[in-house]
Amino acid sequence: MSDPSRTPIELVDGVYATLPDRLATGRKVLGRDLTLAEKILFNHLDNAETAPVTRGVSYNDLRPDRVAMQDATAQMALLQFMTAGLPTVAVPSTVHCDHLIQAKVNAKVDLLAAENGNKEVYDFLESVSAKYGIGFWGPGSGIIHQVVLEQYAFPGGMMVGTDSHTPNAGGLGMIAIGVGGADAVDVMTGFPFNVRWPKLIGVKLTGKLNGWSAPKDVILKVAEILTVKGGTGAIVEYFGPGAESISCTGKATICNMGAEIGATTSLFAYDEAMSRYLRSTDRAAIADAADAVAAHLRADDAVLENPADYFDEVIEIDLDTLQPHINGPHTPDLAREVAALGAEAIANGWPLEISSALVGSCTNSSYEDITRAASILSDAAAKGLTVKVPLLITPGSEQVRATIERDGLLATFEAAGATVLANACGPCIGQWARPDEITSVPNTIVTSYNRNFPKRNDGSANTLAFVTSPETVVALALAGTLDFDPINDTLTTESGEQVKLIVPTGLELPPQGFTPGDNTFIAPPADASGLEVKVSPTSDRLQLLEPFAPWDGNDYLDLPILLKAKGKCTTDHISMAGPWLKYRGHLENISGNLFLGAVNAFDDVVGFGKDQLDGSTRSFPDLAKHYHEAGQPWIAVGDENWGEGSSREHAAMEPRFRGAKAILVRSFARIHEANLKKQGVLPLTFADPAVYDLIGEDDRISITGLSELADGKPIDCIITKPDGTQIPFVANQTLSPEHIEWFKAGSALNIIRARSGA
Ligand code: MIC
Ligand code: SF4
Repeated sequence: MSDPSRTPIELVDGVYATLPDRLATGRKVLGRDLTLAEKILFNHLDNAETAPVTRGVSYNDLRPDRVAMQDATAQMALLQFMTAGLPTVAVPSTVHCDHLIQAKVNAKVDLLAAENGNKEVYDFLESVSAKYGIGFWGPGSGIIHQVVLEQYAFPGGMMVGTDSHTPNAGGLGMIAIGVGGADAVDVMTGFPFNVRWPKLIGVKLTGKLNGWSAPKDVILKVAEILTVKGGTGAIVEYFGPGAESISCTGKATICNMGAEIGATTSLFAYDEAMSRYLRSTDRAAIADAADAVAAHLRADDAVLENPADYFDEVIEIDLDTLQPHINGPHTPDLAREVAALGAEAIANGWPLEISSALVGSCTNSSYEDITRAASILSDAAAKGLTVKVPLLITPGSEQVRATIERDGLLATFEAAGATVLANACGPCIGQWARPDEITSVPNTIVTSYNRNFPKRNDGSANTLAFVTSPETVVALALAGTLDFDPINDTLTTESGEQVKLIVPTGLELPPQGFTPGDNTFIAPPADASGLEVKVSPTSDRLQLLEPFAPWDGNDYLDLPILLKAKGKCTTDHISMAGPWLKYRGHLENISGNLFLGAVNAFDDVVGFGKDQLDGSTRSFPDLAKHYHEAGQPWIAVGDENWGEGSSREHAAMEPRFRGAKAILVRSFARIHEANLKKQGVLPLTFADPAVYDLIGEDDRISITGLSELADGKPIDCIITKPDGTQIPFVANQTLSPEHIEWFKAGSALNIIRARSGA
């Protein structure tokens, strides 16, 4: 048996063997040359000859090569998989324990605490993995996306991952799509992955990054241009001479944060930087195989010559002139050059003083990132400068950690007073225990993470998070204030001298190669037939799933509005992470966080709404529980890009569990809309966005004509005011015939269960 801790060369060879024929089919079907994204999609498409392919319109069946799941989403994904009644997963799959480790003291102490505190969940994941043939990466192994990049990603491959930052693997030329657990279950049960054929956004990079500018600045700039919803339903393909000048891990950073613009995924063409990375991570056989088909692993020449003819939108960025950027607070697309932040912060009353600086995460903890950040620290130390604020570093994987330790880089950080955290998500996902005296007042943090929604890092809405490159984080930590431009400003040394920081320098890859560090990978046993997975009925962290009831064939009449949300309603607002991560395997308990972060449009209060059954004010989770127990179905209403952010399907399952029939909004984020469909909740959008404004707190909404529900057909709805006045309006939906089957069956999983006889 091949080593399940990495992608076997046979799998890669199999994917490459079909490239010539499949690409010829793609060119025939589309009648033109192909972008790289189209090549990979055609090579993984079911019925490539006959399937209708229309960008942004057709739903197509794809066959990913792998599935990866992180611990916070794997629990629900695997609880669903278990109900399908299959002996083993149909494609290579892995579980990664990264999200449940809280940052408090340091790597060692925090990891131990997590192993104790999460024992039941880790044991469950380990035993389910063993039973169903899934590779298990235990706590401490690293963050899913970094481990996938190091071990599993390969150019031209396709994977799905139950995490929105799965596109990180696009840095290694893979189409890697973030999905909800139910989509992963499809693939693991041998069904295709059904997704709307994406639109294509091309980003042409010219010039070369220099000075303080880093790959992070490319994506911060792209986020500024496209905004948090500009990439929805699209694959972002990077090309041009500038692309080749960026390291493989730098490309991964750019693709990772493509999640922040809502993109289906992002990717780069196979090139020498990827080849170097594959060889450095001990995968020369894959690099050789990719070299042999390199022409198939990049866009056709005609595309590169006339991109406007092939992409829906083309953006050009000149890396020669790109300045260091910093984005935030509260949204990852609020960008400006670092030099401009001080004035903007003063104008907005954002605290200039930084309370913590954080380097690392799945997004920015490569060898290159760490060497560049360390170069600033070493030079600063030599000049007599010290870090002014707590500096925390999160290595993305055990391999990176062990390598930067061996090469003395961790020592540089530690000498500067930095705390090294576990190889895990930690403060990036609210797993960060900070003292109240800091979080109870407005405070500023700078991070090299990717997301910065309110409350995300430490659960406090007082914390304003700014996202930037690791080298800029370190520079700002040395200054202690946002009001510092590392390119032009000076800092005062302990002896009172004014000095400038050097321009960061780094190494793309470790000259001595990587060292793997401690091995926490557990391969599934060859024979798992005797294994049993136990879930205690009294557990408060794990709960076996009951199938959702099928549609009863009736229209939804007079639904009360549980929530009308104002402004951003991300998955963090719908199902908060941080302290709630511990209930990710227990649908009933995690439903205790439903809509806790949502802003009630009727009174601007966060997390509370009016109970239409008794007129009282309740927290949204209580309200939902009350309606559920009273058998009262309901609807939630929202604004643009509802469900932005993460892949967590809890944000769809909790409303479903509590009796939501539909979510009616101005627009959806892709993964969340798919998650709602999977669980049998109708995702509807206002045909006329102005109707949002007509909806009052005591109104009821009816959704009619459901027995004629058809492929994308608009639905007639009615608002009924308390005095009986009715306002008819039209809602749009994007359900394909297959999605309608899911809706009727009660969930997509009910169909899988029925087919497998479970
Ligand atoms: C995130 O970055 O928000 C997460 C936590 O990784 C999520 C997944 C989750 O909620 O478990 C994501 O991005 O999909
Ligand atoms: Fe973990 Fe943060 Fe990366 Fe999500 S974005 S996988 S929480 S490190």
